[in-house]
Amino acid sequence: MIKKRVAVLISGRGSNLQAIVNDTRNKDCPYQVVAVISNNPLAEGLQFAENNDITTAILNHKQFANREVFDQALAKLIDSFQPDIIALAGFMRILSNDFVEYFKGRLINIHPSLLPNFAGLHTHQRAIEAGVSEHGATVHFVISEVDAGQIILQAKVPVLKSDTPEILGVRVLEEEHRIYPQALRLLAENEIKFEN
Ligand code: DQB
Ligand code: GRF
Repeated sequence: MIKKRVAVLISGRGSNLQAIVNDTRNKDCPYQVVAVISNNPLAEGLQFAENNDITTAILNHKQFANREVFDQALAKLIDSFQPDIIALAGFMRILSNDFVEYFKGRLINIHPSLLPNFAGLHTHQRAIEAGVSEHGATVHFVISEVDAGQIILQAKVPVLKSDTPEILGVRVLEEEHRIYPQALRLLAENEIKFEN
């Protein structure tokens, strides 16, 4: 069986990257991670990738004149690994319209809320402040409008009276680590596709 090629884009810790790489250890996994790319030279996830013999690349956005030039270089770098799927996993740079259009249908992200609720940042704190009883995580296709792309998978967790953003965040993160590999499997097995 030919495995689909996945490039993972990170900016930090890389715990979702770890969950994805762990899934690739299963013989039946329909995808492989061919590259880990970070815009942040200090991203902790880079070390994990290197320790696991995965090719890494750093493209520091601070060394580019503007977003468009950075995104063009990033697209070129990604293409050099010939990935079928590009997975954002804690990648903290907004991507320009041209970039998103170029990789349309192959570019996915995980967001720590039940979209369309709590698009944007600080989702756990905002969920607690809003007094919702359920929160969670969403894997979605990336479109130009941030956090608005078609939903692939969601997982719910309860919000408890005693929750702090940190405690709730851990509960959500456990679900992220479960559904991100699952979503990659669906995409790799052509069980879902992007439609405008
Ligand atoms: C995200 C990372 C950061 C943000 C959102 C999503 C954010 O709002 N950051 C504050 C502004 C930072 C900046 O100026 O760059 N991670 N690009 C497009 N669409 C998306 C999702 C992520 C990253 C880039 C998207 C994205 O849905 N066009 C996920
Ligand atoms: C996760 O909460 C993810 O949902 C969000 O950024 C965080 C990344 O964490 N997009 P990690 O780097 O995968 O540990």
